[in-house]
Amino acid sequence: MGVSVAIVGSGFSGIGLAIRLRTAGVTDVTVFERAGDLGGVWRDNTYPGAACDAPSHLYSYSFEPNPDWSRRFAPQPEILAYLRRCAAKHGITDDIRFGTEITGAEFDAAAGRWTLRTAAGEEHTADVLVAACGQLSDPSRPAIPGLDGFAGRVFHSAEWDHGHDLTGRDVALIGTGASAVQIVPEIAPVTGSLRIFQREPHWIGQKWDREYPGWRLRLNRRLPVLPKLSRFGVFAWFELLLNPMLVSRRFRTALSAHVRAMCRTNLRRVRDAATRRRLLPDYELGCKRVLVSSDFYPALNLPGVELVTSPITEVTADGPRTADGRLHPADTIVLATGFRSHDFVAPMRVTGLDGRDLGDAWKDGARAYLGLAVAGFPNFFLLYGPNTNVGSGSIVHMLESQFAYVLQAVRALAQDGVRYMDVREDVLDDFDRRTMERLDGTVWNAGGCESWYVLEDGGRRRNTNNWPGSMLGYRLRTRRLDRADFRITAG
Ligand code: N01
Repeated sequence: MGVSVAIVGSGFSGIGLAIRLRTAGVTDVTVFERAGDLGGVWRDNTYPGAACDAPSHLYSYSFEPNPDWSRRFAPQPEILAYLRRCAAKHGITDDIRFGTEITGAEFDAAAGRWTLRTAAGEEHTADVLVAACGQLSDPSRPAIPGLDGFAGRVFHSAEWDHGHDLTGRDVALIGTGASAVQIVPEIAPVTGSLRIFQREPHWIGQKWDREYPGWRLRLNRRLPVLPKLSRFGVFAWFELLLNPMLVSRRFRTALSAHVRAMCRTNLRRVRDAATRRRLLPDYELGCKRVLVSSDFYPALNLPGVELVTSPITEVTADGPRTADGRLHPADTIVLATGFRSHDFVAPMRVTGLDGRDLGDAWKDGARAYLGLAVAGFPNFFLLYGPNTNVGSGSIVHMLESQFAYVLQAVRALAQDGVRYMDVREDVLDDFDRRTMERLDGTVWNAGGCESWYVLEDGGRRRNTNNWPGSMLGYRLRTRRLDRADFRITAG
């Protein structure tokens, strides 16, 4: 197919789309990657204990099943190796331009093409631009007064300093999200002291992880239907039980109490009753992402480990100080404080028709038709864009729906006489209005917590990240690209 495609980012989304395009006969595909290796978050997040918290047979491409996952929840090195293997097998690695950060892209309406600019000042043109930058790729550093004046070492969980041995050190770990609950059990046994700073607690269920025995792996290889069945089982669990609880009030009332009881049972592993009370959320289950861990709570019982819930007011040269006046001496601060989840493509600057700036178009929060297309930005698609995150399930499933949609767009553009396609403003507005209405009834909007899903801006709240339905619902909604949704310009 004579359409050229530029993909920015080589994580699960960029690699997967490149494979799907190549397999479909689109040969002119270039993937731009600012780092020196592929893998996105699975390249960057190398902190101790980093592993998937969605079961791996579902958290992998359906077109590249992996019978060799060593455990139900694969560790980060295995996932990264899997991505590298997939890219190499499909000849994608050679299509990636490593160490090339795209800083800006401008649409030329006369030519119907995008011009991409790199940080090194080079230019590259392509008919189609795909942002595959992820929602969780830019680390968020908290704006705590004094942090820059801390005398010890500070690093973010996604930029782990492996040269800094934590043995015997006094560590302050800020945050108790998905990353923190994986880090704590790994470092708590070796640190001299570990203070964990919690703002709002999370609901944490048990992680039913297990290593697959040798016979099971051999069977998986012999009978490919087995990993498929495993995939389907996990998919059904998410779709039939967990997702309805998040998106529907009725299911929430019926089911949530059971899952809360399971989390409370997990919490009983913490021996100290006062600590247990501080770990119990007072908002609805699912409002923040429900975490899974069987070893975070037991790690809090270890000597030298303390949960601190008084808010940090400043960081002095010697460590964080909290609102109760206590100074917490530390030589290392680990920021497990999450990601800038509302920026989507930033800092890349995207300029569409008539000089329209994507940052301006999104000044009230990011929005895109089906999370994929933005009016005024023709031949531009997002993967894992606004409102396509799932509160429970596998983002890889959502991505595969998007690959199929982008492929249809590329096919439409390959037809003679089509210069560009631009999603209609009214179609986007209508989709956005309905999405926001549906989100209002979900636990993320109504559950009484703050989370990385919801953008808070001067009293205004907008859920820019989550899809208000099921993975299957999204697949059906994106299955067929309707040309009538687009303004198609000939030329
Ligand atoms: O980040 P988070 P994460 N002062 O945003 C706290 C994915 N993921 O890196 O909850 C003090 O969840 C913040 O407090 P609060 C997954 O989708 C996947 O852990 O806002 N504290 C919170 O406790 C996940 O949801 C895997 O009150 C501050 C923590 O920092 C997403 O990534 C593994 C603060 C941030 O938690 C993000 O997870 C890991 C401040 N100024 C992550 N600012 C898989 O296994 C923030 N916090 C697939």
